[in-house]
Amino acid sequence: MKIRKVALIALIIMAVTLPLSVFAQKPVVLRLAETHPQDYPTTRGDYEFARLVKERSNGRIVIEVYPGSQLGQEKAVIEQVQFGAIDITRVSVSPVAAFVPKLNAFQMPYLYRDADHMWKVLNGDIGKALLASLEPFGFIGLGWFEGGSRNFYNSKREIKTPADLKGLKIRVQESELMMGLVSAFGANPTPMAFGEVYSGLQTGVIDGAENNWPSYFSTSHYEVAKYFTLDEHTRVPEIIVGSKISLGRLSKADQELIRQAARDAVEFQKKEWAKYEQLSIDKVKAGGSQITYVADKAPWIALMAPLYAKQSKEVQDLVKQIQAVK
Ligand code: GTR
Repeated sequence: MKIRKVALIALIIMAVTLPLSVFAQKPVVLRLAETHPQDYPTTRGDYEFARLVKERSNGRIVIEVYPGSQLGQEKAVIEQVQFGAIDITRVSVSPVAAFVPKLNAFQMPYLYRDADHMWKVLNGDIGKALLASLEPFGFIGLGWFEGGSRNFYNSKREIKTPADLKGLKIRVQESELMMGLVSAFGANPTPMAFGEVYSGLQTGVIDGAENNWPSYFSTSHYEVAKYFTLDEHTRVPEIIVGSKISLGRLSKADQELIRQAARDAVEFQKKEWAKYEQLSIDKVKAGGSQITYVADKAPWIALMAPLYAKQSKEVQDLVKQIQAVK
């Protein structure tokens, strides 16, 4: 009885005093969903972003990074960000464009002259305006990361010209534009979550897929699809997207702190990307992949004209603006 009384008193004291002290210092914890593993360059960029936010907020804001699709595959994650169940995610622009169609302008085939051109666009007025355009859809566009260029690979045969792609079942991200792109090359697009591609290739549900060097390597797709053609059909930026619902609860100053940290993590992420890209090239070559280089992209580019013509006026105008960036 006595012990119970003491315990009760202790509990009451805790209930009265604890919340005050805990609430006074309790950090705001934001969960960030990432599909790639811990050592992948986008994930490393996420950790750097989180580090900057924690440091600059003196520990008031903590971003917890969940790598390896722990919080789900990209499309589902984006939906959860939209209704505030996940606070932040780092994803490819492709699946986000299904929610914000304007973003398709950024992933049109053979659009950028090179990575520098893309970064000029992303860091300039167009990139800023497009990040802002996410808001009406429930997202806060925080920043861009490097995502290299995407290329076809498959388990069936060497692809030297677009004609060689004819009839192949090629996995694409859950993106209408990517389906149109693969169809325009004469192949059959199969939308599928990233995490299912390896078994899809292994069991023959799909013949191939398309991605950058780092993803081709880190997923081990190169082990089951050894024909890789460096056609560089797209250069799709990676994007960091926040939830308007959950970030909207923070002060304007804290929102800006987060945005600035995302921007300041980019240089680090780009360096990590360059290192990991080289490692991936070396590893897949050593692993026996057959790499085909495309000397003349003209026939590939020509096939994309109908896809450009099919885009909305909004996307076509943006494309012109992007092309005009010198
Ligand atoms: C990767 C990208 C991922 C994911 C994946 C895919 O290059 O970093 O976010 O979109 O491609 O093809 O699903």
